[in-house]
Amino acid sequence: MILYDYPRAPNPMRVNLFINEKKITVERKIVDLSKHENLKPKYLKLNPWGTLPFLVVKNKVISESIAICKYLDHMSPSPSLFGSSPIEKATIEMFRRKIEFDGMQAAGEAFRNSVKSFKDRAFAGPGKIPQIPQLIERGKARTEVFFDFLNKVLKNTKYVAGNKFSIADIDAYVTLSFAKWIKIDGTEKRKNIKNWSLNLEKRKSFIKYNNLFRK
Ligand SMILES: N[C@@H](CCC(=O)N[C@@H](CS)C(=O)NCC(=O)O)C(=O)O
Repeated sequence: MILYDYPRAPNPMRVNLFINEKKITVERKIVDLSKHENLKPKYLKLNPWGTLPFLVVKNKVISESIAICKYLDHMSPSPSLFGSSPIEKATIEMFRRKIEFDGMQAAGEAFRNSVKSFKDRAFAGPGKIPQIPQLIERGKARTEVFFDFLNKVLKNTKYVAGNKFSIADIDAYVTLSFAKWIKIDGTEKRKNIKNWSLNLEKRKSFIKYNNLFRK
């Protein structure tokens, strides 16, 4: 099994935090996104979507960070970060989707439409999609709305989906970190998000990840 990775980027970050949390060891190949290595023919041949992360298992390619996390969760199920009981699983999935669509995609919308190096690449991968400058402010506004929602959720619970740490916490923390790329600090004036993120940053898995970038 080989993980094609670039830990600094948001979607690979999700898988990296997940792997740390599960204490799994995975062989990695770093593909430098800053040099657009993901679009080289040798990588597109493996993963035609041209995105990271992707996992190669016995000649099969698993793209999509959550599909990778699900595979790893099935391979080492205890503790499952996707929940155990039916209601726990559904609650985690509900929050995970809200975070992905309303948070990560909102920040992504602002980021992909603003950065010069993504000119004509407003969506990840090999497709040529022009940027739309009006989406920058809209994406930022959506991101702020998302953080207001998250702050309310965290008023009543220790973790996003209840009293247990889950993949929803990883997704929300990645969104918080990604939003900094569009100069939004989700913790500002949002006490519950601030306390929750400080609490997550005490976890060994998060310390290990954050140490990768400490100079
Ligand atoms: N939905 C995909 C998104 C993957 C994605 O967009 N990855 C970004 C890095 S965060 C990427 O590969 N970008 C390459 C590009 O922009 O060409 C997932 O969850 O893995």
